[in-house]
Amino acid sequence: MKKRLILISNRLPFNIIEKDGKIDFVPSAGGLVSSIKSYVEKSKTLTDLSAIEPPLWIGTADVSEERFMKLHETGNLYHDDFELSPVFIPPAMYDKYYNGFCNDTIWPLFHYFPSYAKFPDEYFTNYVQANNIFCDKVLKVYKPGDIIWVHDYHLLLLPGLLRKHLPDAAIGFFLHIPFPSFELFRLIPSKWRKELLSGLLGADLVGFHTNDYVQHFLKSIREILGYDNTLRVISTPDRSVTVDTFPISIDFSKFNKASTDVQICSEKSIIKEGLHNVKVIISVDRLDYAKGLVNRLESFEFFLEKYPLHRANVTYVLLVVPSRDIITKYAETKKEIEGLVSRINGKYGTLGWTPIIYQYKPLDFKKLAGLYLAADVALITPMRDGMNLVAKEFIATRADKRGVLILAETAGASSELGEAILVNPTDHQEIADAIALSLDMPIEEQIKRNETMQQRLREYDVMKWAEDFLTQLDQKKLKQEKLKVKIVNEVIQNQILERYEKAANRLILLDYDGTLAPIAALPHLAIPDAELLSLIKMLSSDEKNEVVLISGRPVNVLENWFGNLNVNLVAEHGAFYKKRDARWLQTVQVNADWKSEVMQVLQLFTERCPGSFVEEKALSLAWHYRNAGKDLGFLRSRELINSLVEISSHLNFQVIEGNKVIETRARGVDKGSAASIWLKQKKYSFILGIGDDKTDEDLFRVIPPTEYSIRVGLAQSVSRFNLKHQKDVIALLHKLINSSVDLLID
Ligand code: GDG
Repeated sequence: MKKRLILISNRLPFNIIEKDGKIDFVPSAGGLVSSIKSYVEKSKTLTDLSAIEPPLWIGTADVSEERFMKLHETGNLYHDDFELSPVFIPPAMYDKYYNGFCNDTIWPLFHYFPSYAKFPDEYFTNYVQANNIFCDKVLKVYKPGDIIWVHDYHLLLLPGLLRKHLPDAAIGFFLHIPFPSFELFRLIPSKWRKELLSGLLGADLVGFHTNDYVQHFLKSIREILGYDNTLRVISTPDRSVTVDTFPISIDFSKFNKASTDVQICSEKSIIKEGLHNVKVIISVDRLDYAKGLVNRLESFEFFLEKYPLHRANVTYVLLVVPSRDIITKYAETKKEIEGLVSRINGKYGTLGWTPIIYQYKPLDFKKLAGLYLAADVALITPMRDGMNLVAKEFIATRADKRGVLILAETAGASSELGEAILVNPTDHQEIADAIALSLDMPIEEQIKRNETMQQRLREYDVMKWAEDFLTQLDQKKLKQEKLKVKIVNEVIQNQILERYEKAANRLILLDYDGTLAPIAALPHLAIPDAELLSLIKMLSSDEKNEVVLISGRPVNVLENWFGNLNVNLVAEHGAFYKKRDARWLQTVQVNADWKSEVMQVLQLFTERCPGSFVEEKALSLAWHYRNAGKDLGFLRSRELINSLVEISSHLNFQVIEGNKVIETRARGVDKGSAASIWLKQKKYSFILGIGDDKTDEDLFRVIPPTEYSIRVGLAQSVSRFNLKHQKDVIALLHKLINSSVDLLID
């Protein structure tokens, strides 16, 4: 089957322009566009990707639906690199969705400008509707086997919406802007933030530029949705989602070759000569308060003040690309920039020298590359930036390895470009000193720094970035495929029954709550009923069977319920055990001196969370919150985990999260070690272990891979198989008993 890539971003990567009755596609500027376009251009030359159909790009077009349909009749909606599929969002909705929720709510918040963020209901309502329009479009064109790659903060809900209709599709999501710390993300109204995060978890793979963004996202998922992760794999009740870093890059060779282009070199000379060969500082940014332009200009002013000898010997070329200027904060920023430029030029300029040359318009590629080549210093100081491609492009363009990059430590690119002069974008003094240092930096040092950065950018270019993301998505799907066949279907069940029937001796290890009995509101309500007791009795009365009930329950409860059955018992997650007809023993010698301190913490949380309660056992303590208010219980459970993890570093206990319960137990105790008591005593020809939560994972680990470990529910597990529901366990056990009865009758 041919695989086709479907890219989805808010806008199509082209402006559609009508000329002489024909459609012309003009590539639009912007990080995402330049990266994907280069990737697609290059991928056409690679044999392993040639099997891929031309990618399809879905996004809004910059013409109305009516106009587009007219143009479409005369033009072909196929571009050299992609097939294009436009989405039409009614203008009023687009305004609330794009200028509203995207750029007046998410953008400021995710760039650490919370006071700029607005939260009117209509923004979010329109954001949901616009995401639904995108979803309908994708569903119309989707073919099985297609790979869906959703881009950026405009479409946070889309993966979740698509997942409802396409349960098996490969869906990737990449965020181009920072993911903020939990303290900022939580400022989004509760209902929206849950929807946004659940939307993202509709993807199989979620990518960010840096490790910090990944950590922030994982914390928000843990705190808001309650899903934990193991090595960046989040387990939700029915699927798993991988989260990873993919620092976006540039088409290195395109920029690195620029200095061999005659026209680009002549652009460079025009700039140099026009500025009378003084030293040149440049910056290139979209108009945006997050790009730190105001602070940067103030720092440049401070530099001119502090270093008067540099005056008249240096000019700052400030290129600002028009963007979102109908949004108030953007228009205000533009005004502020223009005010500062004229103030600085008025204050320091002379008849023969203008300190700042300001342009508010885009340049074509050759002019842009010429500017990079003309620069002695690139001054890139965003307050926050997901990555910042301009910094990377500047370094790549300088084949002569000259020029100095001053970069804000708050740009994602700073994690990869450590040889730049890194500055705090709010610190005027530091930036002014960095400018002076750069202007005086010896050539050898410039070359040394740039060589190292170029090497890194050459090795991980935009092509590698996209390939890396798509390969990981592919691998994730393969893993999920494997996980899928883990459900105990009829074939596997027959295999289990056959092995069971043939076995001379069998070990059957069973968890209790959530496995043999459904989870009840209060622990004492989960009493085994007559049917279950008779099932266990029959199972254990077969002399070939060694049945062990391995539970987190205390000794007295298990003794009370099962003491009169011919069955082995393990209590408190493995702390105590009792062999058939023997007495209770402690598995390992551990002490409980941590309990009193932990108990104090648990009692405090019980007081702060009505409905929650503490269950005390000999070597463990459990804080149950299933009867507490849903939101408060959850919130307190997160706080409790944090408090316990902190004190567990100096006390001898571990913290385990179960189903609406936080358990603490002595270190060195687990169900796996307890199961080993039986596993070591004999060679069994059939082993079955069933459990439903995290504490059972230790049990699954000690069961040999050729035997049967089964986790109840669909969470990712080290078990060999999964059963969907607790009642399926009872059905399976009945089948085992009946098969041996059948055998006896035969
Ligand atoms: C978002 C994130 C992240 C700019 N002006 C002109 C021009 N450009 C090109 C640059 C560069 C791109 O646009 C700008 O990319 P940035 O990364 O600097 O910033 P954003 O547009 O804000 O992009 C950002 C990026 O997504 C990728 O994930 O790095 O953090 O905010 O490629 O060269 N190109 C031309 N003329 C211009 O006047 N030809």
